[in-house]
Amino acid sequence: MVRDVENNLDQIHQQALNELEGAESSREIEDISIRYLGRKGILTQFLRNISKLPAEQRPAAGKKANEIKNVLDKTLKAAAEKLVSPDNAKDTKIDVSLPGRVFARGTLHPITQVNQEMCDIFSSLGFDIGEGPEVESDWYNFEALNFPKDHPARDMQDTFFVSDDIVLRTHTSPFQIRTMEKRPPPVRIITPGKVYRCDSDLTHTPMFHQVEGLLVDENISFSDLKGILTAFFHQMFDEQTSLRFRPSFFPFTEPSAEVDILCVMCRGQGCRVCSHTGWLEILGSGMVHPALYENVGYDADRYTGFAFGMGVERIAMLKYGIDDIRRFFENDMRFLSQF
Ligand code: 2NL
Repeated sequence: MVRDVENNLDQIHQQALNELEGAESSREIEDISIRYLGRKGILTQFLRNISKLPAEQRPAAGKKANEIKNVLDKTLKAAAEKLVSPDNAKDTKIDVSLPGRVFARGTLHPITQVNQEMCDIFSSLGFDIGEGPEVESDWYNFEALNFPKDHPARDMQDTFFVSDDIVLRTHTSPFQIRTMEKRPPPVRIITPGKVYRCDSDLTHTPMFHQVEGLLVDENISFSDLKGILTAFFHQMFDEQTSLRFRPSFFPFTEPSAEVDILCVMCRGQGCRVCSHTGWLEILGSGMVHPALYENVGYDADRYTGFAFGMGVERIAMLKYGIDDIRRFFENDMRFLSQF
C-alpha cells in the first residue's frame, strides 16, 4: 500500500520533469511551477489529502511528498535562472540576429531648439546668457523700467498678479535690471525665458518665451543696435534678410523702434504670411532710457546702450512656417516629432 503511494509520487515528479524538458521560456517554467507547487497544484493537493490516508502510511507519504516538493522547487528555479543567464544564450532558441525592439527617441521641443539657436548666435556676437526669476516684484517688472503708475500693462487685464506687489513677469527685462544693479558697465547680456501676459488667440498664448538683449557701454549708438540685429537675422534666417526700423514707443527706451524683416516666405513679393506688405514685424528695440540708469546707479552722462526684445514662438513660427502658436503647447507627437 505504501509502495503505491510512493510510486504515485514518483510518477508526479517524473511528469513534472518531463514537462520541464519541453519548456522553452521562463513563462512556461512558471506555469509548471503553478501546476505542481501552486495553491491548487498537484503536489499541494496531494499533501493536503495525506490526512485521508490510513494513519500508518501518513508519516512516510508526508516525508516523501515534501522531499519531492523541495527538489522540484529547486530544479524549476535553477532552470528558470539558467534560461536568463547570458552564457546560456547559445543553447536556448533565442535568435540573436533578430532586430531589437525599437524605442521611441525623444527630440528637443522646437521652442527649445530655436531658443538655443538664438542664444548661440548672440553668444558668438559676445553676449553672456543669464536667467532669472519668473515671479517678480512690481519694482523689477515695472517701476525700475520706467512704466508710469497708470500704464495699461500694469492693468489686471494684461498682467497676472500674484499679490498687489508681486506679478508673473511680463518680459525678461527684470533680470537685466538685476544684472545692472550687480555689475558695472560694460554689460552685454541676453536673457531668454518664459514670460506671462493675459492674452490668448492665434498668435498669443498666456505664457510665451522671450529673448531680450541689453548692451551698455561708453559710446554705444543706434548704429550698434542696427549692426547687432542685422548680424543676428542674417545668421537666424539668411543674408538676404533685410531689416526695416520704424519709430515706436516703449517706456524703457528712447528713441524706440520696431523692427521688421523682409518676409522670409515671399522675399517681399507679398503673401498671406506678411499680409501682402512684404514685411514681418519681428521685434521691439531702442536706446536704453536714461531714467533706468538712475534706477540702477549707472552714470547716465557716461554710458549709453541699446536693448531689444522678441518672442521665440514668433521666430519659430516663421522659421518652420507654422500658422497657429497653440501647436507648440498641445504636445501632439505628430507635430513635435517633425523638428
Ligand atoms: C517686445 C519689445 C523690448 C526691451 C524689450 C529693455 C530692457 C531693459 C532696458 C530697456 Cl533692461 N529695454 N528691453 C527694449 C525694447 C523692446 O521688447 O515687443 N518684445 C516682445
